[in-house]
Amino acid sequence: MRFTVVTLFAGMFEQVLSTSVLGKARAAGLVEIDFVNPRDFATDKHRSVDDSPYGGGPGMVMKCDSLVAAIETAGKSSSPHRVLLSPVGKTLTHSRAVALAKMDHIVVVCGRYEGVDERVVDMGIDESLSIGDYVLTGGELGAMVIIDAVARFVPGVLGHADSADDESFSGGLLEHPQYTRPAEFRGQAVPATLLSGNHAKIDAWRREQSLSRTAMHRPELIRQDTVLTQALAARTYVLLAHHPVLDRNGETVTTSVTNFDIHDIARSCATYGVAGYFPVSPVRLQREKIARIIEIWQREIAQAGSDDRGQALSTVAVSESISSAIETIRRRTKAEPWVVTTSAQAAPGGLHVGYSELVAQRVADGSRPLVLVLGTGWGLHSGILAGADQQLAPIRGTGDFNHLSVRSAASSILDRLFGQ
Ligand code: 4FN
Repeated sequence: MRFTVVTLFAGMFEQVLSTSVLGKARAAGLVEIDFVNPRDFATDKHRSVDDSPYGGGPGMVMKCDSLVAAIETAGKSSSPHRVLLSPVGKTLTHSRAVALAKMDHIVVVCGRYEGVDERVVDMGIDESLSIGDYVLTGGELGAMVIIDAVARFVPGVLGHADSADDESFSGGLLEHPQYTRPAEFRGQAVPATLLSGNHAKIDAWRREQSLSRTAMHRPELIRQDTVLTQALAARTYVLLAHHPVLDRNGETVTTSVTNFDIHDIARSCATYGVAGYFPVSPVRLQREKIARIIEIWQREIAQAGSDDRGQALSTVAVSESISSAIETIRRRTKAEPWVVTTSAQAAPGGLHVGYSELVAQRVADGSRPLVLVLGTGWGLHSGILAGADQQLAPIRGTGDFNHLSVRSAASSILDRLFGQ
């Protein structure tokens, strides 16, 4: 694979690209790196490559004539993929690096000054890439990052055939902690499992560490993992509580069942792969009404198609109380449910859990079922909030008006937790 770097400062690259893995890859001919200097294509007697911006303003802009000529020279003998390092580009990711490694020739263009004349981007660039959101003095360090990240996926560059897949990020999770000799250092011992010689136990420990570290430090990585999130949805239960909830005056009441809430939340639960939906009311007639609404809906779906949509539906179990619903889940899953309440009001002290954090923590915690308790009326009674393991951050718009229906809040919550 070949990289051609278009830069005013080729000298910056020498040590970086001649050391260790990249140095060996170049020596072995697996990776070729060459340089083109836009200054060699300057046309005036001062060989200038920059000029002041049209429209005024501070600083200088890289001129298009010399830069385009340099890019064209860089790609003369092949039709390379031309990448500009720029804060405008998408941030380089693991999967983009893997894809770029399949290309034969990449021209990497580095900006300087305040940036490059936009016509360079229009006529000479296929893709802009960034290495992150901070101000740099030029694209050169970014170019080195890209070459380093991409070159390691070129076959033969890393020692073992499989070592490129084994590293952090390939599995979408952070790596487990690593240790080497000595077994004890300044009173700190290596975790005993790693010295046990029991490889099943070591694998389990590493998997657990990898999950808990990712959950703690990079929860969004777990949230992005569709396999892990789907597995969590499949052990998640939604409770819709009509009691004990508050009325507009803060009194504890039992609300009456709203046809649309029963029906629409059931559809949302089915859509997001939630295991079970438990509407809760202490009033027998209300429970009968709920059962009737659900029955009609499920019959409609069964008639609508001969496909197996009916099987994909979440279980619906009408319950007398929040605690009896939780008990049903406990018995069904043979595990202790983790109960999370939702509220339009911020939790006391603002101690609520974010959506990615909740997904990450529950995935890392293993197999316990997750119970989401939704309130009707003016929200859940404080005793229910206090008895829960966590409260989820409220769904908020941008203003002070905050009157989502519970079925709208439910679909937003499910989408934030499990939506693709
Ligand atoms: N940077 C920002 C916003 C506006 C300008 C900059 C900035 C170097 C030529 C671009 C920056 C960041 C990541 C190249 C930054 C990158 C560059 C990169 C880069 C000189 C013009 C400039 C909002 C990102 C902080 C200077 C944000 N990855 N301008 O740094 O080239 O590759």
